[in-house]
Order: sequence, then structure tokens, then C-alpha cells
Amino acid sequence: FKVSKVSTTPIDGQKPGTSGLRKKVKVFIQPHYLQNFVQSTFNALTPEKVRGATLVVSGDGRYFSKDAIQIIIKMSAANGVRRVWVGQNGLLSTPAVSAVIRERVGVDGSKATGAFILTASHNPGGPHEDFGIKYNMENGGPAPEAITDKIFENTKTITEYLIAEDLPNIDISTIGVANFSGPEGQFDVEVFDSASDYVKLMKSIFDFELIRKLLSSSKFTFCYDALHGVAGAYAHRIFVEELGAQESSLLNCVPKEDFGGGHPDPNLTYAKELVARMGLGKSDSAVDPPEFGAAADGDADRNMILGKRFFVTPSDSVAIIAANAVNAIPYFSSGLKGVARSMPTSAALDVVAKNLNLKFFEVPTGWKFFGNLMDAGLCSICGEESFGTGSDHIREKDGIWAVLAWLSILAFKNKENLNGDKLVTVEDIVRQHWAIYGRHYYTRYDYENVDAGAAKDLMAYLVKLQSSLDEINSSVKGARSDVSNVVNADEFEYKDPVDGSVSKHQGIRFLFEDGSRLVFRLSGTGSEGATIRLYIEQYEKDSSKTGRDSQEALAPLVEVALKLSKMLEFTGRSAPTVIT
Ligand code: VG1
Ligand code: CO
Repeated sequence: FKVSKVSTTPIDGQKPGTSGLRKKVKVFIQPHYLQNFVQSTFNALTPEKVRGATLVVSGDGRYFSKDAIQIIIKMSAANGVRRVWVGQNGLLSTPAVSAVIRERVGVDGSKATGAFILTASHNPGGPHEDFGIKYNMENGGPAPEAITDKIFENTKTITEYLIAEDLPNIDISTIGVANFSGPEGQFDVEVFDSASDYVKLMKSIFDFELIRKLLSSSKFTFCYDALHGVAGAYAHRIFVEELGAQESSLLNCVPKEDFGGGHPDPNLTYAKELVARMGLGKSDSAVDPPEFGAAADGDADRNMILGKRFFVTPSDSVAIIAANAVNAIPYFSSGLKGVARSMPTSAALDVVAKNLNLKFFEVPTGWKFFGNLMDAGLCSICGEESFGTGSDHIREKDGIWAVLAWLSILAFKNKENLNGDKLVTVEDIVRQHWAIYGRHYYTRYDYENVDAGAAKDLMAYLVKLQSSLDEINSSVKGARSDVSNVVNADEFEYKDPVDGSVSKHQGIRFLFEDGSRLVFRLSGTGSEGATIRLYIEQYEKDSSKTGRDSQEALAPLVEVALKLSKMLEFTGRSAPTVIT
């Protein structure tokens, strides 16, 4: 093939957010749009690192992925990349990409050096919805801010990109290797099975025999909803073939370009079918719901864990996994190196860390911050309130891993019960956890697609308010006299303990005397307008008071948060778009 230099000009707005660049498909398909971003990434990595590289290129299979893969292959060839690996049909979950970078050995003995992941995660897909792209590094984790900042700078000055226009389109539906030769030598594209490497890794972490006994037992019932995301490409292999679950346990497990028209976000609002099946629907008509249910997002890095008529908050989930990991999961049997959570995630994990005497870290939102801790051997398990849970087996959050972790805990606790008459349920496990550690009542209010200016004004107003605790507290007391005082108000700032880098403005916090917290952040993953996230948390140590309905328990704090922030005045919204 030949290398063409194509002239281009900078395109506005190519700043990667919390997890890559996410825009409407109609934006991505504009001439040069994807190409500018990919070339800016190559330039940020520097030509020395790109030449001879082995890159993984795949994603959650959303609309425009197939075209994007062909373009990236041609640009890789032109930039001197040695080989590109593509999951069959362009499908690889985000955690599988991370696993492939870290573990896979190519047919010629090669190892990957990085990846382009094509996904907009939990955002809907299709011609009128979202597409996204992000770059992951050699450790299998998202590019750090130093790189994403450089990429953005490059998008503002780019003048040309390289592409091998005459390279034929690759058949990505068939496993095999295609060889080409270009000006700098050989270039290969290897199409491989999307699931094998990931399945192998999972089998090395969990006791599949033990989980199989539980899943194939007639006493245990299970349901997994992939919301037509890429998790479907793994669910059958793992849950049915390896672990003996019934075919009928799988819901929406065929990956689709538009996620079947749905919103592939595993929460109580969008995972409607699963929620109804688990007996948590508005009109609960479910007859004997399964014991355990779970869902994933589009790229399968998120998870929602449900019991029969019972919701497990993600903040509780990571705390419970951490508390039980050493006993229930072989990978952790020699102990945990430490645990970490994102700032807005509840402090349930902090209490576990304290009780078990574990190293503990609080990082900004977004998985990239956990990677450094893991690379330095400081952290084994981490999680975010946004349905993200994972461990140092890879450098991304991992939706199926979280489900296997919960199944491991259930299988461990029920080892002796499978022939008895009563199983320990998900709800039992959570309630026992609260009895030991106390409960962090928690909820998140999302105001989606708010006018960007109004959202900025609201945030600026809160920052200004933070300079006077007196003013804050008079507003708090004006709203509810039964809520405790704010003792500290700040913007969260993080200094990475490994490389010393500092990330500022990572969320506005109001910390109350009784341990309650209010946090305000703007989302960095949306593709239009602004999304305001309001996180509300309250700790209850008294085990006789841990059984309340969470929205009811948090109502006073919610009232305070809305008054304090003048949410209605700034945004015109009297209610959030989504409550989780
Ligand atoms: C959201 C979540 C954050 C998560 C990120 C990527 O970011 O809040 O916790 O890491 O999505 O998840 P933001 O900036 O919109 O709040 V995924 O599954 O979209 O890659
Ligand atoms: Co995701």
C-alpha cells in the first residue's frame, strides 16, 4: 500500500471527557472528524511509539463502528503501526480490551501496546445517537490526563493526517490474519475471537466449579440483561456454557448497533425488563422473581446487581465484594493490597477498609485514576457509584467480573445450603453487611441535557457560596432544621500519590457534621448540553435504623441540596431526569 498525506484543518470540541471523546454520530461522520482525532492521538503518543506498535481496535459494536475500524486500520498502516488486532465483528468489551492488551499473545508471538476502544459506553447508539472513541495504554488502562490533554492540543493545530487509502477493507467477520506490505515494511491485521482471552482470565480469578454448583442448582435462579450491548458476546459463553445457567436466564444478549433502540445503561430506570423480572417494577406483577439479577452497559464495563425484589447500590456492592473477597474469590486469597473509590461514591468502602485495616484511596471520578494505584501495587479492588466495579486483574472496570464476584460470594455462603431448604440471598448478604458496618443511605440525582450556561452558573454559584459556612448553614437550616451543620465545603482536588500529578475542580462538596455529604459535579461523558449530577449520602451506624426506604431516609438532605443549589431557579427543572 501507499501512504497518502491528507490536508485537514482543526475541528472544534475534540476534548476527551471522563472516558474519551463522545459525540453524536452525525458529528463523527463529518469529513476528517474521526481522522483528525486518531492522527492527534498518534501524534500525542509520538511517532517512535507508534512505529512498530501492535494496536487493538474494537468496541461495543455500536453504529458507525465498522466504518471507524476500517478507517483506523488504514491510518495505523500509514503511521507505521506493525499490526492491528480486531475482535471478530469488531466486538470487544472495554474490560476485554484491557485484558487483551495485558494478556493476549498474537499468532506471531506479539503483544499489544495500546488500543482504540470504540464506544460511547452507556449512551444510546444508532444513526441519531452517540459514538465514541478512547485510547488505552500499554498497561490496559485509559490514557492519563497528560496524554488526553496532549491529544486535545493536537486537535487544535492539526494540518494533515496519514492514511493508506488503497489498503483494501478487511473482512472483520472472519478469524484470521491478513498481511500487507507498505513503505515501512510489513503490516498485519489479525481478527480473533472476542471472548477467549477474557474467559480464560475469568477462569484464573474465580472458582468456576463452585459457581457452577450454584448456577446449575435447581434452587438458584438467575437472570442477566446485556441491554443488547457487547456483554452479550460473553454472557452465553460464560454463564451458560461454562457455568451451567439456563438459556432462558439471558435477556437482550444479542449485541445490536442501536442496542435495540434502548438506553444501554444498567440502572433502575433504563434496565426496565430486568427490573420488572426481578420484582422491582412499578406495578410488581412478577411471579417468583429470580434470586439474582444483573445488567451491563453498552461496553460491558458497568454492572447493576439485584436480588429478588432488592436493589444493591453500587457503593454497597464494592464494599461487600471487598469485605468478602479473601474468602470467596481465589484471586484474592492471599489478601487485598488496598481498596479505592471515586470521590462521589459512598463511604461504605471506607468503613470496610478501616475494619480490615486496608490501605484506602479516594480518587476523582473516572477509572483512569485507579490505574496508577494498581500499577504501583497499592490497590486490589475499587469502585464507583456509577455502577462501576473492578479489580487489578485489568485496568478498566469490569461488569461481568462484578457479577462473577457476587456469584462467588453467594456460592461461598451457600456451599452447605444447596441441598437444604433456605439459601442465603443477596438481600441477606447486604443486610448482614449493614448490621456489621452500618449503612450509607445513598442516591444520585441526574439532571440531563440542561442548558450548558445554566449548569455552569449553578456550579459557579456553589463555589462562591463555599466561602461562607455561615451563609451555607443559614440556608441549610432555612430548608430543614433537622439536618446537621455543614462543617466543611470545598472543591475536591486530587494529588496522585504515585506520580504526584494534581487534578483540580473534581466536584463541589458539602460535608456535614454527622458524616452526611452532598456533592455536585458536571458530567464529562455527555454528548449534548450539560448533565448536573447531585450525589446525596447519609451514614447510619445504629443497626436498628438501617432498614429504612432510602428515598425516605434521604428526603431531608435532598430538600437541603435543592434549596442550597437553587436547582429550580438555575435549571428550570423541578425534578431530575434519572434517580439512581
Ligand atoms: C460517568 C460516571 C463515572 C464513570 C464514567 C465512565 O462519568 O459518573 O463514574 O467513570 O461515566 O463510565 P461522568 O463524567 O458522566 O459523571 V463508562 O461506563 O461511560 O465508560
Ligand atoms: Co461503560
